[in-house]
Amino acid sequence: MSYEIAVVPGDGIGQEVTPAALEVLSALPVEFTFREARAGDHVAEETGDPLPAETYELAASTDATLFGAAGERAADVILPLREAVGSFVNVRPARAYPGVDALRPETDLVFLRENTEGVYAGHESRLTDDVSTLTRVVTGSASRQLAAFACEYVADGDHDGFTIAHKANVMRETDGRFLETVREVADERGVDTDDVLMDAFATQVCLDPTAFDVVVCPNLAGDVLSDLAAGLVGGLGMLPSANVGTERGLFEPVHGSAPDIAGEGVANPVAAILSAAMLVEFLGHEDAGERVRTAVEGVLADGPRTPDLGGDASTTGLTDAVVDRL
Ligand code: GGG
Repeated sequence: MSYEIAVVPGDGIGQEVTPAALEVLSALPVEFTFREARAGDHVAEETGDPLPAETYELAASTDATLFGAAGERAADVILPLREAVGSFVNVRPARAYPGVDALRPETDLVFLRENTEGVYAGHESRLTDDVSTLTRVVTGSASRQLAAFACEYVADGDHDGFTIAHKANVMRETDGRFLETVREVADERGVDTDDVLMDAFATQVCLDPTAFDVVVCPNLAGDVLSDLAAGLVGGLGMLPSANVGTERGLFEPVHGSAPDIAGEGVANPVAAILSAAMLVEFLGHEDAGERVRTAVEGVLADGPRTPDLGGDASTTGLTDAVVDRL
């Protein structure tokens, strides 16, 4: 069986780390047909539209999508692409690897981020010259779907339960509903939960990341707190992600387009390669995903490493070392 994969490198270093992930996928004993499609700021400059309809349709019809990075037009690119694959949760593991100089080497967390609503629902307006508004949307149905996924995730992965990060003491109606619904679903399924105010979480996770394991968050909180966790494990180049839907998924590094280093050939491809590992696991090839992770672990431990990790390897140098190990 050959899987059809939409490949959308996007902007900036997405153009460099996505080929790295493809090289790794091509080294696996799984058959893929890659179908590349365009999106991003550079496409908007040429055509006025950052996300051509054919790219959206490709993501909506292939087995999975590999995405690189979005730039200034992230809201018009990555949010609709997540919708195209029907994703309701963004899984973001934040783990420190031996060999990487991490602020908190004991970190091993997974964020399960709500992926369809919150402040990312897109209801923003400029009302007057002085006033802009944003409507935050939280539904019981999206919160329930996320919670059900979280319950299955902790059961499959042998976790003790999960932590709900929220700000229900201030956003009483929206985060109140989120907290109440997620807790209710977990109770129904016999899954242990605790909860933490998201601002307190930001401090506590820096002081002691081992106090947390699986963290379930509203959309924006998941985006921000996982970037914070990237700072604990060696930087944004280390965090992969899976946007999971019921039938398909979109896999992307957590980092953005990094215009400061784009084009220099030194971007860290680890987040993109680990995202590719999550893609093959999503397709049911757990062994292949594990092989990729083991190869990456070996390279991070022994080198070569890219400059963000204190080394002097290029993107292709690190990628070739992973492929050699595979
Ligand atoms: N590959 C991830 C990416 O391009 N991130 C840019 C960004 O702004 N993302 C917002 C989000 O993840 O919701």
